[in-house]
Amino acid sequence: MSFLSSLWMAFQPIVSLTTGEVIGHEVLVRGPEGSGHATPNEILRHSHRTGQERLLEETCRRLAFVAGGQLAPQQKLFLNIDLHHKGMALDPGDLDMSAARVVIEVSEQQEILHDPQALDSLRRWRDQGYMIALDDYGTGHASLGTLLTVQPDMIKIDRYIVAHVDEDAKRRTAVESVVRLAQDLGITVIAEGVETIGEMRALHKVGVEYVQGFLCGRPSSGPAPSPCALILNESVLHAGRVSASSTSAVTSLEPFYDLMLDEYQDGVYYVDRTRTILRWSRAAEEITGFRADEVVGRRCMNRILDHEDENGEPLCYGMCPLVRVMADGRPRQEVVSLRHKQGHRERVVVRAVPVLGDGGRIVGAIEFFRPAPDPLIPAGGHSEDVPAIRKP
Ligand code: G
Ligand code: MN
Repeated sequence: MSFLSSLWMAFQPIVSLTTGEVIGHEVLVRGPEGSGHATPNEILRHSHRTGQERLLEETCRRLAFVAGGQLAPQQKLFLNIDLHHKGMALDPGDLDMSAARVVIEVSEQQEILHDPQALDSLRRWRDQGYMIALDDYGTGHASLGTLLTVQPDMIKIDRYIVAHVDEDAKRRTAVESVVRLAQDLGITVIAEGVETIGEMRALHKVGVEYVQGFLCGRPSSGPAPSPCALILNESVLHAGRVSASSTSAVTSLEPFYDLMLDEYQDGVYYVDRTRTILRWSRAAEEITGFRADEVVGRRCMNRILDHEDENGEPLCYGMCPLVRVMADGRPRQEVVSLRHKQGHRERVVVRAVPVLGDGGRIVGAIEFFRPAPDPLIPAGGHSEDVPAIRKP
């Protein structure tokens, strides 16, 4: 049997620490035992030696989607993509699975931040509805910059940081700060390489939502149930607090506020912590050409508005004012441009302020925007001392 046709996919479960459910499986490439190319590292080395790297990537993507067919309907498929292979399509083949159930893992070990083609692929896949996970988080290139630029749906904290988290206060602090940052950015956290109950309990305590690792199941030939469901019910949930990480969102406003919003001359919109647009005022409709029913419920990063800064750099995947406001709680005002529904670009002055919920937690942000006056407002934008709005 040839090298490529001998490869197969192992499944490793990813488990919710809140419910004990297996929410999905990461598929990992394997070769025959004793062949010299049984593990991913050996497989990569062999493909490099024999000049089959691109073919290997194509094979892995195909095998991953085929493997997805074995998952239960509510489970997600996590697959690893090597962004070095430019212009390679993601083709689900015969797999009848919505893109929202597919999580594309990209390793932070790769230089994504300064690779326009890689960023472009990610953007395209996100537009197609796939989810993006930043893999090996905390061990690769520019973790924070990559996080802010890619704006992944999930991050997978690397085993290097997770191992012995129960015995090492520094690791615990590191994980805790990643969790807090991720929560503020609306990103889901998965801890990788969990091997002991002690680690799992410590991760649960600091608010990690999902875990993967030998404890919850070794990579195996099929999508097996995880023994963690039992362990969780018996030990973790009753030993520590159950993390309540839901984003409490403002979904309806009093008629007075509604009227006021719609009569206000600036465009106004409100997003929750995941940047899902929950309210879109009449002036926002007029300035952008997009009706409320076309944008409410969508994430602003999905390139509806396609914000650009004054130098024409896209903002929706990076340092969008709303993201920064929700990250540090500081209101901001700057000049950006957005794409009108008719296609032309409009320069607007935007002012973004955080919305605080119970206990001062940031639960969302409001953006006010109006056409920018000419001549040019000084470039670079500046922060204004605007007080945060408290949730009614
Ligand atoms: O980089 P990525 O996270 O995709 O790597 C997954 C690899 O980590 C797989 O090869 C898998 O076998 C290995 N792995 C998965 N869980 C554990 C674990 O709990 N401990 C260790 N040491 N390795 C693990
Ligand atoms: Mn992975």
